[in-house]
Amino acid sequence: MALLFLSPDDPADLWRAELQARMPGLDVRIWPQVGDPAEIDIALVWRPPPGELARYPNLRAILSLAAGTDGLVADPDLPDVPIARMVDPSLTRTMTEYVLLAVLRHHREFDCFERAQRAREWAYAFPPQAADRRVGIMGLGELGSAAARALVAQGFQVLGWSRTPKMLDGVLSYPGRSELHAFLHRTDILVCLLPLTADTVGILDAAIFAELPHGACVINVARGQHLVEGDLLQALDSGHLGGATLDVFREEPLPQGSPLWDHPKVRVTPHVASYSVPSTAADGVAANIRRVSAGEPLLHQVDRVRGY
Ligand code: NDP
Ligand code: OXD
Repeated sequence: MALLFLSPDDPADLWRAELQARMPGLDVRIWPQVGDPAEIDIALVWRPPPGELARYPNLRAILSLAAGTDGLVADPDLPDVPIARMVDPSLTRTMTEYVLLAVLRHHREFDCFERAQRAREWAYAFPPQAADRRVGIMGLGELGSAAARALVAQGFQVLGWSRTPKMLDGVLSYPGRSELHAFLHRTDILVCLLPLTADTVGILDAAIFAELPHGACVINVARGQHLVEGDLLQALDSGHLGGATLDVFREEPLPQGSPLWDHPKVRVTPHVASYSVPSTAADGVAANIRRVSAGEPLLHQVDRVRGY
């Protein structure tokens, strides 16, 4: 079995070592040293150049190094083979940490205290208790549901919006577009953990912000294309929104000239909300390689029609 590894960001040698520790005979070829493209059976990838995967005539499966496969399915030349997205405990844990940190930061009104510090003001104030703060998560999948559980454990009121109904302890489920209005009206801190699809592109726009209560905060850790940046800036500048934490952007790296960099109500991180490490993620990848070899369906297979 020959596997193509292609990622501008992930540690190729570490991945090879972890995979070969689980599958000693696996032939791992690190792009661009691929050899004969006809020998490649499986591709393990993050952000391959568009059209690249069409060069491998005998490809049997594409395994994504990322949870979001929007970039892959957008490639018009992508071979028609099964795609699996990344599901991994380290990816889930780091996303949960990030969401918890960002929610707590907004909840405890750190922006105000940091502004006061810069002005040398002793601005004594009590933020509300967690039980009086409503956190709404858009997307209750692998990552959204783990973040929801952690927020419930912190004592927040937690709501979740998803395509289908969910039964999660302590989480109020709002399924489908018809429930979006009610969900937004009851959300003080909005977290976006949706996949990027034709249905969700541009979803964080002026209409959505207008439905949130005055002073609400927005955390986008999904994809930059979910957010209409101009609408966010307008809602922040008008005073309707209280703040935003953004980890993902339409253009990455975020351009130097972007007003988001130094907006006083915006916190920016460089697409680092979560990350998987080969020492744990290789288990799931190896399981899928064995499945390809046995002719079995992949774990966490992407539904290309649904888009995630
Ligand atoms: P999942 O596929 O497990 O979950 C997706 C969730 O979104 C599901 O609950 C699904 O509902 C819901 N959903 C999808 N479409 C709609 C819709 N039209 N309306 C309402 N709900 C919808 O994905 P993950 O949790 O694994 O990942 C989510 C996203 O997080 C990724 O796609 C990626 O973009 C982003 N991400 C960002 C990272 C970062 O570092 N910033 C790192 C990792 C991921 P249902 O369950 O009913 O189908
Ligand atoms: C992912 C990401 O989707 O890192 O996994 O953005």
